[in-house]
Amino acid sequence: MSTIPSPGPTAVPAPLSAGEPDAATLARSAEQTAGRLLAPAAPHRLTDVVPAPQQVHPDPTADWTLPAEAVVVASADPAALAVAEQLAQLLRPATGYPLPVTDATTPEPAGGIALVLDDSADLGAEGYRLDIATDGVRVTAATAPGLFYGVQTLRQLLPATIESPSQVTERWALPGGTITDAPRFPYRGAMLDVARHFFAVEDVLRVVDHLARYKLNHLHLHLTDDQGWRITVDSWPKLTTVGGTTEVDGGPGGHYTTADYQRIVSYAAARHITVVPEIDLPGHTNSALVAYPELAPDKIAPPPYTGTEVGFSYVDPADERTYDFIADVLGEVAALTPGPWLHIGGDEAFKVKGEVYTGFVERVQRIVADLGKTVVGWHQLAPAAHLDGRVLQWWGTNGEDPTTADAVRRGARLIVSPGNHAYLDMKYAPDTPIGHDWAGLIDVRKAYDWDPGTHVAGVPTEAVLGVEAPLWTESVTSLADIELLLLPRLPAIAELGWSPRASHDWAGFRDRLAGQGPRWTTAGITFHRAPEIPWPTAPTIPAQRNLPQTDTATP
Ligand code: NGO
Repeated sequence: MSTIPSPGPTAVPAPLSAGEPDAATLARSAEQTAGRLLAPAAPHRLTDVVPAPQQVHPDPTADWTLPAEAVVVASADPAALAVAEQLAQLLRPATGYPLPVTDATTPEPAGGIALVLDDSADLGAEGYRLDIATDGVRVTAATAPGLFYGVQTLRQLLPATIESPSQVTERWALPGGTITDAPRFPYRGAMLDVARHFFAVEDVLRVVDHLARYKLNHLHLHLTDDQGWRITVDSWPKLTTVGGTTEVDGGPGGHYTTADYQRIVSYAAARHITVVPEIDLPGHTNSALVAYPELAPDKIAPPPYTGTEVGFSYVDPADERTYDFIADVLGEVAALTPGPWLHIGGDEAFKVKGEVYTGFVERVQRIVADLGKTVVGWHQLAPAAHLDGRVLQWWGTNGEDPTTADAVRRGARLIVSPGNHAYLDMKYAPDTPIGHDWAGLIDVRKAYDWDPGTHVAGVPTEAVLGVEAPLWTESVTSLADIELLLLPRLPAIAELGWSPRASHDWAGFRDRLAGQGPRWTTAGITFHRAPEIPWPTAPTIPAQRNLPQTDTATP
């Protein structure tokens, strides 16, 4: 058996949560919400945005303040109106303004905010232009995702108090000028391992909110592993009724019903995030073998597994029944998944070697293609034959990987997730209370200072589909744990996926990232106060304990 190295030195609990306000802060916030204490804030600078926009043209003569009677007007299109309603829902709690949403054939800001769908705007599938002028704000895009990303930028340019779940007296000032923006890579993702520990739907929705803030557009869910099977499959019900009842360290586990999964998918879709479901094969399958011993090579049910070793389990590649199982499972998951991708794992199947492994992968790849989906798999898939569109997710720690480079030459595209830069389950420092260190420690600079476009030798930037930050959860047991490891590193990976390489600059990023801290604090989000980031020390306003789990109640 291979083992993930132990987490290292004794864990020391550190005061890492910024999301829990103390009594003084709560008292102060009560005063602030009553309308006292607040001096008019200077507007943020137009450059204070994470991820860094492509082009920024400040116009200090055009600063603008949101008036109480502002209207949000959008193009008469359901998707544009949905973004307009999301914007209004973001702004209503803290401002207390009604912010009605209306539509118009040619939306004009007219002292408020206009979201304009314009096919002729040369902004690409996800780009937007944000104009802040003396007559109001206009976001222009060719698509609803573009409008949505423009709204995320607009949100960050308002004072941090906009994150307050209750009304604040504030001058809602915005810096004048124009931002023109579009992503560097089409795939910008994060992964949540819900198999090692199970997380409730509400927790996953909150992770979706974090992705949306930083313009990530894919949520990869690692749905199955040795320790638990987390998605209902009607044709193989014991996968969840038996295989879903375990998790690392003996907790109760759990699983998503079809309705749960659909709720996650549609909540993500409303935020222009595509869910990428992973069924890990042929290894990492102990929970399936416990439920259905006929899939095991010796046809004997193994004991349930709640440890953290890897590489010991596998479904029998020599039995036709295994392929019936895979076709059923992938068929049901594909039917519930509107996005184009099916992730088939493929990592650490140490006991399925050579041609047996590649033969297995080639059959599974064909099953995926027959379902009309595109194969994604960990880069161990590389030696198997190429199939149109195939995507490998590279998770190595050394950018020299001739086998993966060869698969790319045969046509594969790459999602880059280097274990020693993008794995958010790695500790920040030796005293981080949770996490791994097998790929090294990853402080914020390590998460930021690399280039997905050139990271793997022999893989040209054009073959890089994008970047993804995986969060494995062997030691992660709560939403607060998730947030502690995600923030502030997720915005670093998001910037690598979105921003032009020419804007890469650690000093500038560090300062912009620091500005996110008060926003998280105000919204009640836990984060790691990384010592290399100059977090503002000024009091932040207000935080409440009874926060909604997610940004909005929709859909
Ligand atoms: C590896 C392994 C996972 C572990 C993870 C922990 C991949 C692709 N397979 O990454 O099973 O959970 O490391 O960091």
